[in-house]
Amino acid sequence: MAAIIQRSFMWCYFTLLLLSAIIKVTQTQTCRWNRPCYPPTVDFLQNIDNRTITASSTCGDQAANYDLRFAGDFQDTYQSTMCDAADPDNSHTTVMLYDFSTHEVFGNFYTRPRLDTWWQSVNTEQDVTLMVTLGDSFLFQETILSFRSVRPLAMKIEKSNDFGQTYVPLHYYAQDCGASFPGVTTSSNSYNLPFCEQKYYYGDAETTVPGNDIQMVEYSPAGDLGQTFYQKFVMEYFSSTNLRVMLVKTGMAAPDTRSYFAVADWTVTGQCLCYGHAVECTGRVEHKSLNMAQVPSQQKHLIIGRNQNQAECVCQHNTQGASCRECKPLFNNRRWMEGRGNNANACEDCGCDGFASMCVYDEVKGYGVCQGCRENTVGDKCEMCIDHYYRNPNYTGPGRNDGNTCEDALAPEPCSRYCWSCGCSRTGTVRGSVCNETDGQCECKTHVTGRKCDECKDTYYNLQSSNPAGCQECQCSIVGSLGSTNFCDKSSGQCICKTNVMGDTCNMCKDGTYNLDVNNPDGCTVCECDKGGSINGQCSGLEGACDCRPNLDGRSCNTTSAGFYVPKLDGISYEAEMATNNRDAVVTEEDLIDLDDSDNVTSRHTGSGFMVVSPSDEVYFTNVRIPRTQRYSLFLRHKSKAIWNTITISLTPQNTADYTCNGITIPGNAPINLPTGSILPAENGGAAEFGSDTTPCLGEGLYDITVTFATSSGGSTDTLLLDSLVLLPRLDDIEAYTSVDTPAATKEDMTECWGAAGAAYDPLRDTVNCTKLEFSLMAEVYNGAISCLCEVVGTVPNTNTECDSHGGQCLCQPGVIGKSCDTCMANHYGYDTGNGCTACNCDPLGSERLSCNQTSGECDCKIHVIGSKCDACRPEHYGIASGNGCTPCICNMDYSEHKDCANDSGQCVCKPGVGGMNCNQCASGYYNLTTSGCTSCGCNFDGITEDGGCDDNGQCVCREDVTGEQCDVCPQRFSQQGEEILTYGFGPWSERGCIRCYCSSHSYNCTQATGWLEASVVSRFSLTNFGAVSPRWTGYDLDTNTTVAVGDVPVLSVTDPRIILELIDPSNLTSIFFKSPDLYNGDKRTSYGQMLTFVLSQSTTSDPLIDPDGDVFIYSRFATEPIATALPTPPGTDATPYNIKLHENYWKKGTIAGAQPTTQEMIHILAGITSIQIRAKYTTVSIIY
Ligand SMILES: [Ca+2]
Ligand SMILES: [Ca+2]
Repeated sequence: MAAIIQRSFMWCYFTLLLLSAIIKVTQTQTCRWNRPCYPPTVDFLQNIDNRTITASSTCGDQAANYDLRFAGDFQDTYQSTMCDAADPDNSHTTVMLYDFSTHEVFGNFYTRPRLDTWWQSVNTEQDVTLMVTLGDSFLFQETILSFRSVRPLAMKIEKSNDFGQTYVPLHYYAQDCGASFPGVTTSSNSYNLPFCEQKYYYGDAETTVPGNDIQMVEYSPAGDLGQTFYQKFVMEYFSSTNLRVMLVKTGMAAPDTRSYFAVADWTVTGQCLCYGHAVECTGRVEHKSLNMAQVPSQQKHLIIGRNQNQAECVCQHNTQGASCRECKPLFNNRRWMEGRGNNANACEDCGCDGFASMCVYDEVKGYGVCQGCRENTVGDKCEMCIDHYYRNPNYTGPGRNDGNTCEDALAPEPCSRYCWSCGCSRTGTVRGSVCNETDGQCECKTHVTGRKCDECKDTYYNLQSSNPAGCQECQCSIVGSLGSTNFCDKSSGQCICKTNVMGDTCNMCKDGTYNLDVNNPDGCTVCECDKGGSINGQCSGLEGACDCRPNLDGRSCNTTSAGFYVPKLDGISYEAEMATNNRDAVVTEEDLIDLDDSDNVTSRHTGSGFMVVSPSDEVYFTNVRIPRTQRYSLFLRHKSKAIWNTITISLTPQNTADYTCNGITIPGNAPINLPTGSILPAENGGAAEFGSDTTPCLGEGLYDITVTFATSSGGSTDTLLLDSLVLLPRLDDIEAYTSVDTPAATKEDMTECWGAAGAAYDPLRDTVNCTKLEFSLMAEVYNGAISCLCEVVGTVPNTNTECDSHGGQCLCQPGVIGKSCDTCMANHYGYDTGNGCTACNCDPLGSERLSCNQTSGECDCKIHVIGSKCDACRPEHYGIASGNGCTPCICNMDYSEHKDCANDSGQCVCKPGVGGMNCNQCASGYYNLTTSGCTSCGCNFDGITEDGGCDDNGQCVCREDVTGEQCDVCPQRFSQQGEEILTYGFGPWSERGCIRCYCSSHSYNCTQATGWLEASVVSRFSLTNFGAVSPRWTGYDLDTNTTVAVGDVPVLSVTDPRIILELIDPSNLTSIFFKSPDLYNGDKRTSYGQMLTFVLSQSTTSDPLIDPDGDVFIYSRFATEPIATALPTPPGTDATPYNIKLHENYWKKGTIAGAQPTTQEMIHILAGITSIQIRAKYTTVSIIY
């Protein structure tokens, strides 16, 4: 409800009122997002530019008197006053309606109206109009008029919102509404139905303020309507460009000097119309009455100014427009509404997320629809992708980022792009189809797959746009495909073949394999073709038969046809002994030896021997056949003790035509000269390689080769044994070696075998591996196998068409050698007999040489040597063993039986008693040389001196310690100290004839003991007495009749000096015996009835050996078999003594199974003992010490 208030304010009250009003103006406001907000309410008269204030009547244009009112408690009083526009003190223009003064309150500056100035109309004029023109539309909220005159009896307030073209009434005031404003209602409950109030009129006690001249009229629709006021249509109703007050009838009814309108102050307040969406309204600030320098800067923007007649709301809540009357383009997700009450009614984001510039609210859908979606988006919210695009699942742009990670490098398009092109293959996609908007999957043809439909499905290939199904099915062979599947290369259609299978559909065996088989995991079986033996390493058929070079057989081409052979690697060899030289060739033959016998390295060579080469010799090899054009290395096999330098080799082709080798034309009319080379010492045979660095390429055909030997470090008389010339085909030119199919290990073996072939006689060559590899290499060089060349005469009958398939060696008759069996081996003869060759067997001592006449086999004898083998001296000659022939015998025929002499010594056969080699003197013990011989002196031969034994009278001459007429008595002697020394043991074993007693210096007396054996041992084995060790017992192996070593350990003892014999190394022999030395042999008849005494021990008694023949044997030259006996017990590990009586009761003849000898037989045995043998081993354990 509007009200008219008549008050008479006290000063202080007025001050407070203004203070409050101004604080409202300058208070800083903010606009919260969920609350409506408004610009500050200001006084339009003071605070906006370009407003104009007009009055239809103003006094003073012509000075006139009037009565100024002064209010009283009960009655007003008047004072006559002048209104004169020309007099500043008495003018009352409209400016006076809004003049203000500035005051400081608590340090701040505020304004307040000046009530002592006022506008006043001309006396008695009625229907005066006061009007403010705002220049723009503002929201009018309140107007207050403070009258200096009596309030009018009738007035009305009008507004225009079209700059004065039309006005509508807002409110009426009248003392008598019915009289003043007939037809206007006096009450209303509607904001847009103005009514008339009769409340305020002159004398109304309620509105009279005693003591104050001011009567106020306040019309405040904003205050009266409350929140209703802020409804859109209400605010629009009160929006105004002009506001005018029609003062219809003055407060004094009588037309006199008190009848006028006077207004001390007029405020028209309001705000920019921003519909609750702005807290600020802009415009150029230009205030007439305020000293802006004094206005705090932070408050200036709150003061609404005018800028080119336009007010601009600073819109919030996503609104825009001068009055925030519309939503921003992208915030039309709901209908625009004014902010009101507790609700901001802010405009809502449509959610276009930058893909559109605007959206439009759709009444039916109830939300905003984005307009003009960009970046390939579509949809109300631009949330979908247009055809042929799909949504980036991990979009990283603003608004729709789901937080997933996305890397540009891995994405088909930038991660910040919302829609990605599907990129469907034109070829593989169904025509006219679109891809899945969600995942980008294109619609593929039947046999096509992939998101873009750019790939054939498994087991399909060849994507073509012309193919309605896209791709065609693979045609893989189930037999040859890996895993028997139908997978093929999706582009080429190439199937996945098993290892040894090829072809687009895997239907063929690879080269070098055969027999495509579904059950074979590799598909085909690798050919086992010999590299060189087969033409190309390929095979065919179920058996995998290889394609062989000529004259080769076998599934793998690794055998030769019957009658053919493949030469060895060094098969191109020419024997030096068969070559010629520049002088008479000297050839030496040597026996071939078994080349496999690696221990015998002294005579390794081929053929029948060597050529003997001297410095400056030239050796000519003619008709050397080169099997095919390629490079070769040359080797000279030889025996040499010195270094031979500057050896040159020249090869002259017999065919003078040019030939091509490795693409190079080589002239055939010039010899090839190899760089000079050397031969190093190799006494047991060696091979020197020539041309290894500049290996010559030789053309197929015949060559003549000259080897020139210049100098030897052994001097001009040195000789070299040249065995042969060998040409080895270089491996680099043999495909069986160079082929990429040849494993590296095989190449290494080939290289090794090649080197062994060059070096000659290397046992490595005869290994199976080298044989096989050489066959392979040479089968290529010779393009297959060549015919066997066997001499009928030299080969075993009916074998001359056969030979060793490796090397071509024919099967030779005994004693025949040569690859073709064309010659006798060294020192054999009789080749032409057809029965092989026979050894010459020339006696090496009696023959000039070991070779013999090739026909007769006659050897060439040395002087005085006879016999076809030269193995005997002529009659009456001797000494063939000297190696210098035989020497004539020189026999004194007066005393010789005949002219012949001993073959070895030349000793003539003398008449009885005659001695000397030539039979020209009496023998020892004889005298009186006659043509009948010499006479015996009758001496004991063991006792006489060696030179003669008796004098010319027949008197015996005894040895030093022998006496007696026949020199057979051991004498008594005396020492230098006069002591008596006895001698004993007459016999041939002593140089002195008898033995002096040895009693360790304690006595010189002794007697011969009862056991001769013991006596002999004591005397003969005494190391200190005789110095050297006498002939002693030896070890003897009865099975082989050979000596076995024994050792001895001397035991020096006064009472029992002796030697212990040890068997050193009996090995596994079983018939080991100790055998007596000569000392125990001879005539031992004096031992008859005595004891044979000895001691034995052995290191082990396990595994006893019992010999049924016996343990002790005595041999005699007077018996054809020994006598034997057995030990009662075998020896223990400690010394075991044995005593066996030399009596017939204890012995058997031959073995212990034989008969007992008679007494006569026993003595005969002892009369000529040749050896006593005692078993030394009584166990089968192999090692005994
Ligand atoms: Ca004033
Ligand atoms: Ca030779």
